[in-house]
Amino acid sequence: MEENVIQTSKEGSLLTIEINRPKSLNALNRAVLEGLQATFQELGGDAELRAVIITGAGEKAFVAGADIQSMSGLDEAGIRSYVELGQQVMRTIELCPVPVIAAVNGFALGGGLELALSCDIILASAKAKLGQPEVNLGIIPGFGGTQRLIYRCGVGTARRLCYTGDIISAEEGVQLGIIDQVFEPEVLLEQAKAMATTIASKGPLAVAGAKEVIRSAQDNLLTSGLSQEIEKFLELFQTADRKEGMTAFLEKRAAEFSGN
Ligand code: CO8
Repeated sequence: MEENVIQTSKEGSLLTIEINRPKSLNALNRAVLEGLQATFQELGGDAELRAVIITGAGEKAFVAGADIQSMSGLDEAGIRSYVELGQQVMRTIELCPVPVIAAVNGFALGGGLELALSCDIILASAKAKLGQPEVNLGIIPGFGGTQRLIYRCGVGTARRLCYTGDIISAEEGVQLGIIDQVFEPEVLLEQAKAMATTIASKGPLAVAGAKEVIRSAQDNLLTSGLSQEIEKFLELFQTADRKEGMTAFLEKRAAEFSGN
């Protein structure tokens, strides 16, 4: 049993959240999702808070996706509850009253990129790698990636990443508008804190107002798209291709899809 999969540290008006499962490349299992949900719910009571940073433990990954091991054997009710929890967490982050900065220190794949996309600003290390590789597993993104990618970088890039599963560099991520700024790995967190400190020095009501109004530009379309994503994800989860895709990953071999 892992302990402390969510580590938090508060410095003045800034909260840093670290996802701490480095041996599994910080994959989002239930404990991580529930820990994130609880942490963000508690923020509501902190009147001093001005910004949040989310990052991953270790040097290799921000988050390498939803936890394939824990999802692979789930029945219909189990997978529905998992995907709904994940979407709820991403939405809670999106609705957090203060800006949330993703400090992407390595792989941000699948649910990991979806987590970053639910944040207001995405800063990344020059070593970061991004992608939506769910098609390799016979599924689609389920934590909002099909929708939030469209708003962040346009429908063409959303299509390419979701259809090919391509893993792209931080540099390409900036060119495509997915990442806002790239830094050398050793200064990423420092730079994220510097940006958070700048935000904290501004009028808090104005920052919160800007966040609310910018988000509301896409809210109606986004929420209906998110529901459609869950239903399509669940349909695909029942296919033979999904079972083959996940079994192949766990057996460390290439999947052989049959289209069933
Ligand atoms: N889940 C569980 N374990 C993982 C995951 C993951 N997503 N990613 C990596 N790990 C584990 C590996 O199994 C390995 O464990 P072990 O040491 O016990 O064998 C350990 O982390 C280290 O990984 P690798 O040995 O594979 O490291 P490499 O450097 O060779 O490769 C990669 C790194 C390229 C990141 C590779 O690990 C990889 O491809 N990981 C999977 C990436 C992926 O497919 N992510 C998408 C997952 S699906 C998803 O996120 C859907 C989101 C919405 C779903 C809704 C759920 C209900």
